[in-house]
Amino acid sequence: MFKKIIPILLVFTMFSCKSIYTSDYKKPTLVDNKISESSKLLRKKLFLISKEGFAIGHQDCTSYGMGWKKSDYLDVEKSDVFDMIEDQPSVYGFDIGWIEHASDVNLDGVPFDLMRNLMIDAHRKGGIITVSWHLDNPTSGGNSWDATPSVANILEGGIHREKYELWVGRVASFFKSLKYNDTEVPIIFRPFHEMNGSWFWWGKDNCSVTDYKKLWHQTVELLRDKHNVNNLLYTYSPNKLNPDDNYMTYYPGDDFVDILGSDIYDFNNTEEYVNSVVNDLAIVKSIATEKGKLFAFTETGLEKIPTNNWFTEVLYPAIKDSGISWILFWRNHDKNHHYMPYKGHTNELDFKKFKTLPKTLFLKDINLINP
Ligand code: BMA
Repeated sequence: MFKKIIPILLVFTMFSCKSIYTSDYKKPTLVDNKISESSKLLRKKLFLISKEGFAIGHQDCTSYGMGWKKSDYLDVEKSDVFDMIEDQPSVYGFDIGWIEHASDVNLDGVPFDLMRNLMIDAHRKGGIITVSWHLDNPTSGGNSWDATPSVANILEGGIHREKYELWVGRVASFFKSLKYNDTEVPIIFRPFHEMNGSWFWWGKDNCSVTDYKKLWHQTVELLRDKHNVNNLLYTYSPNKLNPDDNYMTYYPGDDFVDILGSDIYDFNNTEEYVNSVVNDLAIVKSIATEKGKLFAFTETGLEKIPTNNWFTEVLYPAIKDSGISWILFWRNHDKNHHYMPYKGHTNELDFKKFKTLPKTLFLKDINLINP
């Protein structure tokens, strides 16, 4: 309802929102006790958002889209979402894979200088930024999907430790360079995601649970304690739970995680997808709530979206009462690999309808929610 009410009701809603905040919201113990004020505000804002609906996110939304890239539209407000609904997503996803090599561009060809500007601009406009890191395999030199065991080698005492410290140093410099009006741009950082699957070198079968947790702890310690990076909210994102999975298996601990998440894709199997979404998000909600932490649907989508009315009839009913702060759709690379519709796509109308539903909050909507 939030986005459709008249201003007076809006003021009332904001007021009641604030009272929920004071009653429900426990002052969180964050991973970083020196965290920037702007990141604390972001956390509070995510809490308030979850009471109204959920923020809608899209990976690389402003970097490129179907048949265009930002460098050709530098002075134009653009994204595949904007071209359909004249509003931006409220969550902007980015990936910093290849920053570890001091590369000029990330693994998907987005220049880091452009990415920095897009992040600062997103923050200036009231958007929320989430960052994943598909880093290369430090042992083999292959990519994230090269399963050569590597985690033990980059822990303290490991043969590639020095290299890993250099890599994290580069991540730190990038995060510290994100400044707007002299304050730090707050970032939701979601490293080493989908660890309960075995497709990444930090995943199941490629490293032990103990080493995974050590990797997480030592990465946080390098960023937070060695490099004084103080603008990060750390997010733990396992993939969809298989029958034998326990959501908490790889959990690095309450002192090392700010937000709980879940990545679940629809592989053209509506029933299985909906069951997983409902089941897993309920688990995440119950664990997060008990811990006083926020939670989100950190990655999702149906590649090419061939199912009619997928957004309004499959996804929305599955998440509308989930309590998530945000949902992130994966990137629009090309016609064969995209998760958001675009102008002219068969689900464009459905997405427009999704936008009008009570809980879906785009940029203009979250700009009405001020902590
Ligand atoms: C994956 C795919 C890859 C991409 C990677 C990082 O899911 O989209 O093509 O390189 O994410 O963005």
